[in-house]
Amino acid sequence: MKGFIFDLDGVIVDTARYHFLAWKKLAEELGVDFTVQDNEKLKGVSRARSLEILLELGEVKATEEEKEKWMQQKNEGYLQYVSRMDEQEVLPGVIPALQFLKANDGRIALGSASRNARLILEKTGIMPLFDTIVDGNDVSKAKPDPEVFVLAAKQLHVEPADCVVFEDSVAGIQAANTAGMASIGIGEADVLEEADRVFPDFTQIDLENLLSRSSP
Ligand code: B16
Ligand code: MG
Repeated sequence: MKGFIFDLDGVIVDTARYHFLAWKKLAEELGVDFTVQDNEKLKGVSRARSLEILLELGEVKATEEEKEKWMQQKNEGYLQYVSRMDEQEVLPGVIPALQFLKANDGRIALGSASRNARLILEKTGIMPLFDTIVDGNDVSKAKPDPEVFVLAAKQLHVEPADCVVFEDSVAGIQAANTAGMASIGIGEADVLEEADRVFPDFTQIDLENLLSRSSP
C-alpha cells in the first residue's frame, strides 16, 4: 500500500461532540427535539444534508434563505469550539501512525466532508504531516459518493487500488469500497460491517503489515 487517506472527524479528532452541541443549540431555537442518537445520522454527511436531517426530524419547513442562515449560525457556534482546539485533541495513536507512514515513504492525504478541515489541522498542529488535503470545499458530491477519496488518490499520484482509507462512518466506508480502495473502519465492527477491517483506534493497527500488503 502506498497511499493513506484519513477521514477527519471520528478518525483524527472527535469533533462529533462539537458538531452535536452546535446543532443542538440551533435545534432548541427551532423547537426540534434533537438527541445524541439523532446526531449519529449526521456523522460523515455534509453540513447541508445535516441540516436537512434535523429539519426532517422536527418536520420543519424552510426556505433556501432560512437554511443558509441556519447553517451559518450553526457553523459560527461550531467554530467557537474549534477555536479552543489544540494538539491534545488528536486521538490516541494518530500522530505516531502519521509519522510512521511518512517515515516509510507512505503518501498521506486527508479526505473529509468538513469545510473546516484545514482550520482543524492547523489548530492541532498536524497539517505538515499531510501531502494533500481534500475537504468539503473541494468536492460537490458527499460520501457515500467516492469523489473525495478518488480526488485524494489523484492528488497523491497513487492508484486507488494502492490506497487505504481510514473511516469512522458507514457512508465513508461505502465511498472507499466504491473507489476500489482498502477500507479500514475506526470504531465498532457491528456498525462498520462493510469495512475490510475494523479497529477501535490507531493504537491497535499493525501499520507495518498494512504497508507491506498488496492491493485488496
Ligand atoms: P462542516 P468528516 C464531517 O467530517 C462530519 O463527520 C459531519 O458530521 C459534518 O457534518 C461534516 O464533516 C461537515 O462539516 O460543517 O465542518 O463543513 O467525518 O468527513 O471528517
Ligand atoms: Mg468521520
